Amino acid sequence: MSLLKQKLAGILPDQIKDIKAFVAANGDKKVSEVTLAQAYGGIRGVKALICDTSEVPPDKGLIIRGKELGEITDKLPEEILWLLLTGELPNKEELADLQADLQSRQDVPTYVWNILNEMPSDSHPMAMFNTAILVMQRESKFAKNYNDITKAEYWEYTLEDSLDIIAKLPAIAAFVYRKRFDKGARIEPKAGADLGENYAHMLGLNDDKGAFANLMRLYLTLHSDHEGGNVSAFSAATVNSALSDMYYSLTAGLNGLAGPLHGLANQECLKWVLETMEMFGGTPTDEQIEKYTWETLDAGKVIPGYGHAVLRVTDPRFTAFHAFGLENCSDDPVFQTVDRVFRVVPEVLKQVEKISNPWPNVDAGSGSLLYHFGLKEFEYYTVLFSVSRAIGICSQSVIARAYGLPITRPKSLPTAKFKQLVNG
Ligand code: HAX
Repeated sequence: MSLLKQKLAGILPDQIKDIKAFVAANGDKKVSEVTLAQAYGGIRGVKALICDTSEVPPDKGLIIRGKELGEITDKLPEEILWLLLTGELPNKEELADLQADLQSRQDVPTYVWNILNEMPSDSHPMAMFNTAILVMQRESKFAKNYNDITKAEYWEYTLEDSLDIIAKLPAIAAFVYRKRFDKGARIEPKAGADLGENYAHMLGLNDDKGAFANLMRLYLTLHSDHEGGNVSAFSAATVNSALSDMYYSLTAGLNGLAGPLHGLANQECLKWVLETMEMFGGTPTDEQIEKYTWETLDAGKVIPGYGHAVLRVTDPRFTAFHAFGLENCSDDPVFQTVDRVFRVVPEVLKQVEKISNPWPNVDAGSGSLLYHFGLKEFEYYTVLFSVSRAIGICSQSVIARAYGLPITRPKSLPTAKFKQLVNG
């Protein structure tokens, strides 16, 4: 048994006992109320979901298992996976064991390459990526064993599927890039490389100094989890609650990530930045950015990379990317434009009364860094986000199955009933 599985098998029983006792003693206590505006407003702010992997206080941003982002930006994605699942960072031996386990699962079935090769050449990279995951559903150990296992064992098979998937995603994602953008033949994984390093290697971009591999490690760490209510995590959790396996659940979540108000914002964001540069013939001045920001808003469009449903401060994930940019590509004109946009856009958005949060989110800056290292096809960026978000979605699903959470089923009402409720 892997050390990760041993560790979980050791800690989960007490956690489950504690939760059962907590709910039994306090099950009738009220934790949230719902207004009509919330019912018609995306259920914003209603506290009715459990997520023990991470939380997002509006005034701080992402905290993973009690650790603020600043404390863990130097950690490998594999360490973050261990942290999300167990609540602790792995020691050296545990990390090596997890890495070896993932490496033993990284071979992708040949039919995946064949199916991707047959997809229309203008398919969106996210459609290709999600197709590849879904087509592997036949490999699910949870689905294969479902009729022979007890509810108490669900988490183990969900963990098995999760590790199988996470191990394969860098190779699949890299293939999608090389195939979709005519970059040449598939590159085999590098023996002994960590997840981020291997992903960078298989994308095939020039990386003499290893800085791009560092960016990939940071990228996979920063996007991994963002509590339970965001579209990708919530969609995946809902599907998983029906005991659909990880292949079905993860693709459900990642299909949500492919929306422009969620993960696709990173492709939209760089597009917007490049548009300003093209319009003004290079890095624009503050005045030019301000003008283009107002033009975008007046055209009824959003400024991608700015605003957030929960956050009310600059996203610490943006801050981490920004710091990486300052260190690695401060003289790059695209990064300089992002830097300048960061100074100008919040001041404009603050003047628009309806906008709750004028500050940058995770998507505002990451594209400029990828662009700097030659990953210029911004339609691909949400795939990178997906490889990372899979780590959080899978972790949340393993824990949900361990807790034995039931099928998700909130209550909906027709507008006429809401009118009756409000008017008596
Ligand atoms: N530009 C223009 N208008 C914006 C805006 C922005 N960046 N952010 C919010 N608004 C508008 C909303 O569209 C909304 O307008 P309407 O009432 O006319 O529909 C109004 O301000 C109130 O919205 P809000 O309460 O501030 O924010 P929401 O919780 O409704 O939405 C969003 C949060 C992230 C969807 C929103 O800020 C947005 O569309 N931002 C741009 C897209 C983006 O960057 N998305 C990525 C978010 C992070 C993420 O999930 N990454 O995956």
